Amino acid sequence: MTALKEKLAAKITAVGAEVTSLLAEKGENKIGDVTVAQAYGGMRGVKALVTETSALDPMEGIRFRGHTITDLQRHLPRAEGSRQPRPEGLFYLLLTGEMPTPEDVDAISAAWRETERLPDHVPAVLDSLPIDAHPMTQFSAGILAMQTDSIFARRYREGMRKTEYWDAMYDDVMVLLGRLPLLAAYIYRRTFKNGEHIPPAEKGLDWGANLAHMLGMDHPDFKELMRLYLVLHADHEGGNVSAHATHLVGSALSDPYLSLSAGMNGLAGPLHGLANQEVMRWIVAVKEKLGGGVPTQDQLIDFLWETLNSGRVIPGYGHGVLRTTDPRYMAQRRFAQEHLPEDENFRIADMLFDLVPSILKEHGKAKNPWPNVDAHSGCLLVHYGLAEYDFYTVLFGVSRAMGVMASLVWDRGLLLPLERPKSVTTDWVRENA
Ligand code: HAX
Repeated sequence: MTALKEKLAAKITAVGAEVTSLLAEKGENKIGDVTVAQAYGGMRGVKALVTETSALDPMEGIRFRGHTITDLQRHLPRAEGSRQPRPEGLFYLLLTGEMPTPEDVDAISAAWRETERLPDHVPAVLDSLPIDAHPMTQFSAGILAMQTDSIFARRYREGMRKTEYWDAMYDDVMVLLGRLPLLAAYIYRRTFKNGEHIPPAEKGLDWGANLAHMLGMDHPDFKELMRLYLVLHADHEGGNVSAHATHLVGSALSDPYLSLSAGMNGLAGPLHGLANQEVMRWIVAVKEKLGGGVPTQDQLIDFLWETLNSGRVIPGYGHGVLRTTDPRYMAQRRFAQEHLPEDENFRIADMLFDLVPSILKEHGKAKNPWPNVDAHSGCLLVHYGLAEYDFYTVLFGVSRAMGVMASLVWDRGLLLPLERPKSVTTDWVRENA
């Protein structure tokens, strides 16, 4: 058993015991009520899930195991010469609740890089898809194709005990996370670079930098961006579509491959992770319409109203929980101010930051007029040459996998049961609510 697994075993036992006593003591206490509006309204604000890895405050933003993004940037170990945290360290934190040492992070890096090989049939599955299949379709299909290797599925068939579920989950998760950058890079190079693939870098290069390398993006600042990007997108508590879908499917004892693929299908929706590509598409459309360059404020205002008046949303703005500017947006903005202050798309993103909130307020619908994480990432990626914006959500998916996979290990560790809420009909609401 690895040191990390041993630590996890002790923590799962301790938290499991606490949950048992909490249930005995408080099992019948209410933590919220559900209104008819919430039942029809996407369950917004209903407290009905327990997720250990992160928590989202509407006004403060995300905390990963209690730590803000700034904390992570200060305290998570970094790669040599880097000023950004290593994403592998965040995975350690999400999984254990403890800030890792550099050695802890090295151990995860080494374990992931050890598994870095796609089974032979996975490229074949991907290559059988049309070249214009959306990268997220390919990503989800690639994850599903790897399910043939699931240790959890095999051990379940062999009759493993419930108390061993988390152990098999963990083994799968460590393989899966090691392979995801390879899968993402394969999809990118297949779809946009004539299938000219780049093998992983020499061992020792961290997860984010190795992903950058396999994409064909060796600029040191892009490697920094990847580290930041993979940290920022990793987790956003349990109720968002990708996390909730992964958790829900996992509750049927579906293995991590089946569960993550389901989560990624949710991430691929334009109201969720696909918004990052939609933001860049929107900016490019504005520039094309106006003949290129940075538009004037008035031109942007006209285009924003045109979008709203045609019944579409302004991508990258609004949120189901947040009621302020997303700190993940601000972290990316700080990166842009430092590394690419004169970049044309950054200047447009910044103009939008000034303009959109007041327009959305005037429009009067969105409860949160402020930018979310997806409003910023595209302009950073384009700056370094990753201009194929249909690919952006795959990068989001590689990162999000760390959060939802850490949660899935905990779900099985705490023996959470099949998720099966009660639904009602409109007739029932009319007669009983
Ligand atoms: N532009 C225009 N209208 C918006 C809007 C936006 N950016 N954000 C919300 N609204 C509208 C909604 O469409 C809704 O209109 P209807 O009453 O006509 O249905 C109304 O305002 C109320 O919505 P809300 O309660 O403020 O927002 P929701 O919790 O229902 O939805 C969304 C949250 C993020 C889906 C929404 O703000 C949106 O569509 N934003 C644009 C897409 C986007 O950026 N998505 C990424 C979100 C972050 C994320 O998950 N990243 O992965």
